[in-house]
Order: sequence, then structure tokens, then C-alpha cells
Amino acid sequence: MSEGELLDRIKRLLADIEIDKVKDAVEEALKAGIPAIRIIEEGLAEGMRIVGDRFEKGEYFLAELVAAGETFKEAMEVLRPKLMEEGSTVKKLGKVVIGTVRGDLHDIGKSIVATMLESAGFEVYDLGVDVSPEEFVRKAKEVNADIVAMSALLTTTMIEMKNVIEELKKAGIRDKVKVIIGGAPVTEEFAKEIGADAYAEDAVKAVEVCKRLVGGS
Ligand code: B12
Repeated sequence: MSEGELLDRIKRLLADIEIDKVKDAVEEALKAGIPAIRIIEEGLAEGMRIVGDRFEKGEYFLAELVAAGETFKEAMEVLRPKLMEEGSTVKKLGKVVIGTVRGDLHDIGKSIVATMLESAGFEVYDLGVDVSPEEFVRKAKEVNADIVAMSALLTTTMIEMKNVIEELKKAGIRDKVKVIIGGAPVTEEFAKEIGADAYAEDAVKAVEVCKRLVGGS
């Protein structure tokens, strides 16, 4: 099978919730020499997009969302060490506090961004999901963060990003940290509107933008 066919197969298997076959297909793609980040972005994430669309159309239900989420996470266990190998961990670029905002439990994309930043040389503090503005601020202060990175997948929780920025202002550290936001419903315009410093649409761009934010490239 060609690289394109292998990636397409992963996409299709995840989209069709063929859970048992996804991990094997991922391992096969790795054996074929496809970089982990391409397997994630062009295989798994594409498949996940289809799952989301089918859910929206009423063709899939919550059970399918859960199964696809779990499968993605299992595949990430195989891919995470490879992602770390593919990055350069030589110099420390800066400290990033990352989390999914309050009320939001989606963590797959956020965790990919966290792993990519770590493999690129950032020191990453991952606060997990459902993170309150106070928790973001507490951690940013504690570790003297350079960047606060927030993820939201629900239109209803995007507003929490603004609350975190307000909390950073209240704590008097807004000018000491850069704020980057992301997640499927988030846009560049929204970032501007709430006063964030940056937005990135995927994990590869997130690394580029974070390097720029700390003056690294
Ligand atoms: C898997 C999934 C779930 C899983 C999550 C499992 C987990 N551990 O994360 C479960 C089943 C738990 C779930 C629950 C729900 N979900 Co859901 N879910 C999804 C789904 C299908 C995929 C999300 C995903 O993981 N994508 C794959 C990753 C790789 O992509 P990503 O998250 O977008 O991340 C990339 C970029 O966005 C970016 N990025 C992400 N974070 C960050 C952060 C920074 C700083 C930067 C720079 C970049 C960045 O980089 C990532 C990598 O490239 C989406 C559909 C979709 N199209 O997004 C719906 C979706 C987000 N869910 C939805 C809904 C409605 C729900 C529920 C309310 C369902 C329900 N009735 O209970 C609950 C809410 C629970 C909660 N309180 O959070 C809706 C949201 C609609 C809306 N407009 O708000 C969606 C869009 C589905 C749909 N089309 O209707 N869900």
C-alpha cells in the first residue's frame, strides 16, 4: 500500500468506528516510515472530523463519539513516543501552561498540541480538562510561564478563554505571558476579539506560533 492509501485506511477505519483495526493500521503506517505527525493529522484527525460530521447529521450517537475518542487515545499511546523522537529536545524554548477550559472535557487535540510543543523543546505543564481560570493563573504564576495555551471544542465554552485572560489581568501577569488559543470552533477573529496574542489551527502551526511568541524563530 502507498503512503496515501495507508493514511486513507486509518481515516476510514476511525470514521467507520472499526475500533479493533485502527491500532494495527497505525502500526503498519509507522513501519512504512510515515512520520507520526502525518498519521495523526492526515489519518486520525481526518477520520475524527468525519465522525463529528456524522454525529451532527444524526447518523452517529454519543456511543460512537466515545468509541472514536477512546480509539484515538489508544493510537496516541503508540504515536506519542515517536512524536517525541521526531522533535528536537535539545534546547529549552520556554514554559507553556496548557489546558482545556472550564466546562469542556475534550482533550485529544489539546494533548497532541502539548506533546508537539514538548517535542519541539518547550517545558509543558498540562493541566488537563475542565480547567478554571484560577487554576490557569495559579500554575502560570507558580512556574513563571512564558505562554498560556487554551483549548476549547464547544462553542459554549469558548467564552471561558476570555475569562482566563481577565483573570490573568486581575493577577497582574497579563503582560508577562503570551496567550495562544485553539480548538475546532476557535478562529483568528475570536482570538483578536478576546485579546489573545495568537491562534493556531493545528498542532504543527501551534509549535511555529509558540516559537515566534517566545522570539525563538
Ligand atoms: C471525540 C469527541 C468527543 C469525545 C471527547 C473525548 C476526549 N477525551 O477528548 C466525547 C465523547 C467525550 C465528547 C463529548 C461531547 N461532545 Co464532542 N466531539 C468529539 C469530536 C468527534 C472530535 C474532537 C476531537 O478529538 N478531534 C480530533 C482532534 C485532533 O482535533 P481538535 O480537537 O480540533 O484539535 C486540533 C486543533 O483544533 C488544534 N487545537 C486543539 N486545541 C488546541 C489548543 C491550542 C492552544 C492550539 C494552538 C491549537 C489547538 O490542534 C489540534 C491538533 O491538530 C468532535 C467533532 C469535531 N469535528 O471536532 C465533537 C464535538 C466537538 N462534540 C460536540 C458535542 C456537542 C459534545 C457533547 C456536548 C455531546 C453530548 N451531547 O454530551 C459532549 C460535551 C462534553 C464536554 N462537556 O466537553 C460538538 C460541539 C458542537 C458545538 N458547536 O459546540 C462536536 C463539534 C460534534 C458535532 N459536530 O456536533 N465529544
